Amino acid sequence: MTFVRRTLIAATVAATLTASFAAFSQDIKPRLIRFGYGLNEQSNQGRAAKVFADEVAKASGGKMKVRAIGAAALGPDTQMQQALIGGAQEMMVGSTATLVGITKEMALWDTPFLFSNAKEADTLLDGPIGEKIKDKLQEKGLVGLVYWENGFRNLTNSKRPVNKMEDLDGIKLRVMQNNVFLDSFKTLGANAVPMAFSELFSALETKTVDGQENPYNTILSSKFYEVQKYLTVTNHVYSPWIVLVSKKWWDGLSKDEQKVLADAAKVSHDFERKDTREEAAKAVADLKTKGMQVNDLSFAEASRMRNKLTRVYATIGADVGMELWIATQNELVKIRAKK
Ligand code: TK8
Repeated sequence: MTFVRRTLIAATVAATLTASFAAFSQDIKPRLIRFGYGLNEQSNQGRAAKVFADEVAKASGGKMKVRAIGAAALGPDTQMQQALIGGAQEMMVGSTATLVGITKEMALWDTPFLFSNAKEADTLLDGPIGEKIKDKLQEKGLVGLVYWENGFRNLTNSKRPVNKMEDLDGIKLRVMQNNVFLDSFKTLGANAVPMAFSELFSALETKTVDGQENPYNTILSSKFYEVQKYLTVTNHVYSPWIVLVSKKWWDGLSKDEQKVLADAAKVSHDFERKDTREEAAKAVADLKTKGMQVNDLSFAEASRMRNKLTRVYATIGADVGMELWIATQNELVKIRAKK
């Protein structure tokens, strides 16, 4: 036997062994699920991602393994959405606002002052309207499992307290990459700039922007209080997060595997709503301790803003479809009549 021939045989044997080992380890290796998110591990988003991961491991007897990857290490929301659609990443949680370019009906949730309390948000998001909008994602290559609470958004900036609409004049305000947010804040007089969340802290720190708007929880967990002096309690919009799966990948799962994910998502949903609300309830006091100066936007000023946004409301109605818009208003009237 020549040296070349012997080497060839050895190489073939090695290749065969590797191939059969790969086939074997496929069976025993857990199915790996990369679950990306934008906030830190020590945030309401991070805590709920962990609950989801633990639940999947438990329910699948270790056959499915969720690797929760935070701090936008897999990219900002918009990039992860594309990775899911292409099948390069399995799961994520992110803002519905950044999904509007993919599914226009998601813009409904961006309507300023749409919900006046958490109960209204829960009823709409977890009811038929929320389900219908979520299902629209499927034709775009995404499966929406549940909505989590990001929360009511409040305004922070490094320039001045915002007591009235005019105080927004000239404030360079970071908004999500979404036309409703951009239009709304421009209409209210701010100099609105769309930007990925992952770039926000350093943009605030370097004063590339003066302010931003996010729920209390995020102002805390992303340490915005270190670079923002003023917090105005505006509650100007309720922001959902949505847990997403790549449809390409989902379609290759067994019914049992799909059920494990759907059930775990429900558990994470219940945990996340509760955890987020508990944290939010204490957050103002925490943020004051951290040095933020807090003021409330008066009801009269919020009404002036609403009025100023009439054109934006009309645009949202046209974009999401009048039928959906009217159904939403009717649903809200029903909830409010019950009280
Ligand atoms: C995190 C974002 C964040 C959102 C934002 O990835 O961008 O301001 O509120 O929660 O989705």
